[in-house]
Amino acid sequence: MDEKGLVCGLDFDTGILTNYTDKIERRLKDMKGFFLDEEGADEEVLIYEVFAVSAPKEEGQLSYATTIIYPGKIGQEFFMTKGHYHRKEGAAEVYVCLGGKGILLIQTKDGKVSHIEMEKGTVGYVPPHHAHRTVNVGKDNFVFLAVYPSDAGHDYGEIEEKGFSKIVVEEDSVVDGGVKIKDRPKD
Ligand code: S6P
Ligand code: ZN
Repeated sequence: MDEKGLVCGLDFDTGILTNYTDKIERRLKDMKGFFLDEEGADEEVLIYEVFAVSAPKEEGQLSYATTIIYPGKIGQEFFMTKGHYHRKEGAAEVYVCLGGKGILLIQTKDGKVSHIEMEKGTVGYVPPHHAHRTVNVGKDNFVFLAVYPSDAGHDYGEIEEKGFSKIVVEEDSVVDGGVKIKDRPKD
């Protein structure tokens, strides 16, 4: 980011934003309970990274971030983000896929899930009041840019407790690349 916060570079190959202001690394150990079957998985494995250019958390300001989700699975579930509602529930968001193959899950407050298949050039819209999670269902890094109100915030609590109503898994029996979106089993 330049000194006035007006310009930043984006490496389209890696997804890294030059001069990012915040970086998050999420390993399995940072996501306890988000995957259904962690048994035997390496808790140090790097699931995803986020590079954010954060403007002041004021009404009217926009921030943006790239997320790089690495390929892999924990149990049958593909590597994915934690997923969240925005703390400011009326805040929407735009996702632009820069590379790889992913699924954007979008869930209403009462648990109805829609999904968008993301590949390079797909633009997805997350409406206000919806939880959102991204999943890498490909063999390469899944990379996307998100643009959101700076004061949107993250509310992970409900997802941490209940998950999404749908999970994204690999099943050998499925013809189309083995990717299946199915109901989350009841505890
Ligand atoms: C922020 C936006 C993304 C995510 C990022 C990681 O509103 O939706 O930048 O923060 O993809 O996901 P999560 O669920 O761990 O914050
Ligand atoms: Zn968000």
